[in-house]
Amino acid sequence: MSKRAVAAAALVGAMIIGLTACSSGSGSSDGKKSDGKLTIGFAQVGAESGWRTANTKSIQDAAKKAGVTLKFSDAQQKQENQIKAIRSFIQQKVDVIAFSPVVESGWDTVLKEAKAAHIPVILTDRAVDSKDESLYVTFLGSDFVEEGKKAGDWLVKEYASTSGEVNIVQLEGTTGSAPANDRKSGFADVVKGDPKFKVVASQTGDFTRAKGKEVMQAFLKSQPKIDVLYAHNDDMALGAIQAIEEAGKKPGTDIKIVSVDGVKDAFTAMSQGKINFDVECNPLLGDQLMELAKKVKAGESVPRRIQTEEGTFTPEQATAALPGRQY
Ligand code: GYE
Repeated sequence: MSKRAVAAAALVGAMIIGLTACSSGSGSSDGKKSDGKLTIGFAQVGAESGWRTANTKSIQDAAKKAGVTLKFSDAQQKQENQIKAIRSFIQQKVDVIAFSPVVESGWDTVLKEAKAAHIPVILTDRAVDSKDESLYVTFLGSDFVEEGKKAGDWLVKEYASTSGEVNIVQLEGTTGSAPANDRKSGFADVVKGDPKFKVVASQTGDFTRAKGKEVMQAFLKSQPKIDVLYAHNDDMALGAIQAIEEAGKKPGTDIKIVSVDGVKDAFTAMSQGKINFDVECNPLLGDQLMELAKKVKAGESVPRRIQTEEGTFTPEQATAALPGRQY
C-alpha cells in the first residue's frame, strides 16, 4: 500500500470512529452525515429465489445501517444488464462497485473499464473466472464446491447399506454460473466413488421454482425410475415437489430430495418430510460487504477471499431452526 493509501485509511478510520461516537450518544446507529459518505454501486443478479431476496434485503438494510448510499440494480438474470449497470456506475463515479456475477465468464472488458476509472470492484456471492486477478479486490461468498460435496456425502451415507442402483436426477442452477458449475462438480466428485450412483438426467432449472417444476415434470415422464433428486437450490426443489405430488408420488419418500440454500420455505417442507437434507448457503452478506467497501475505499488491505461459514440441516434440525430462521 502507498503512503497516501495508508494516510487515507487512517483518516477514514478516524472518521468512522468519529461517526460512531456521534451516533452512540443519540441512540441512532446509522451515523448519517453528508460529508465523506460512501457510494456503492451494486449490480444484483435478479430476484430468482428466496435466497436472492434475502441477499438483496441484507445488502439494502446493511447500507442503510452503515450510512452508505447504495445504487442498486437488478439484472433479471442477464449478463448484458449487469454489464450495462456496471458501466453506468462507472459513469456516475461511485466509490466502489460490488456485484454478484450471474455467470462466471466474460467480465474482463467491463472490469478493465472499472480499473481504468480507478473504481475498486468487490465480488459478492458468485465468482468470475478472469485470469487477471487485478480486476477485483476481493471475493466474499460461499464455497460452492464444498456445498456440492456435502450433498454428495449425505447421499453416500443415506445409501450406505443399499447395493442396487441409485438413480439420481439433477436440477442444475443457471447455466454457466459459479454455483451451478461448482455444486455439480463437488457432488460428482463424491458420488463417482461408488458406481451404484447414476445421474440419469441433469438439466438447468435456472434456480427458479417455475423452471424447477417444469424440468422435474419432464424428468418424471422420461425416467422410469427416479430414487433421488439433487437440486442446486431450494426454489427448484420446491417447484419439483409440486411436480412430484402432481404425478401422485410422495416427495421425500418415493423420491428423496437433497437441496442447497436453507431458506425458510424449504425448512417448512423438511418439517413435512418432503426434503431429506439441506446444505446451507448464507445470503446475509450485507454487513460484511459494507465493512469491506469502507476498508477498500480507505485504501486498507483486505483478504483476497472471504468465505462464508455454513452448516447442513437434517429434517429434525430444520424443524427446530424454523421458528428463528431469518430468511
Ligand atoms: O443458491 C440460489 C440463487 O448464487 C448462491 O443463487 C447463489 C445462488 C443460490 O439463485 O438460490
